[in-house]
Amino acid sequence: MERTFLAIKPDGVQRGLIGEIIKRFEAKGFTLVGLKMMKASRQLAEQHYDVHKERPFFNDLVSFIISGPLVAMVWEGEGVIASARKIIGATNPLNAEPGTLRGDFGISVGRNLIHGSDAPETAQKEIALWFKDEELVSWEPSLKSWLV
Ligand code: FUP
Repeated sequence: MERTFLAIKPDGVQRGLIGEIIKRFEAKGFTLVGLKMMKASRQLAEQHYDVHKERPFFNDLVSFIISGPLVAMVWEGEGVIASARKIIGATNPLNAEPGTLRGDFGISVGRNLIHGSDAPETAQKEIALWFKDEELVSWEPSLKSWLV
């Protein structure tokens, strides 16, 4: 079953949006299989955003991600990678559609509330980077027959 890595960034935590954000994925029908509150180290943040290391915003981005606690999560479900990206909305919250998390709650590209893996390969890499195998719980909701 497909899995994706999502993280509520420090701005989402500071603004009290943890519940609101988790609610959207839970209500959609995806299954939460990993969840932890943590402060990322600089090394972890740099590895996570490795693809952006030559970009001018890289240092600010890493400083922001390590500036406070974040909520790291793994969600599971049919098509969860692409679907989570839709629920999250465009990178720049000013371009994100109303109804998406960034569209409803954000105004700044540097404070866009949540991260979501963009493809199967990155999802796999990010899950392995942020979680140990034993921190992930495989389970089937008993109401699944009502979803699919
Ligand atoms: P996304 O996949 O939507 O999170 O966006 P990207 O992977 O393209 O960018 C990762 C993060 O870099 C964004 F969440 C915010 C930050 N960023 C900037 O700060 N400025 C930019 O111009 C682009 C991205």
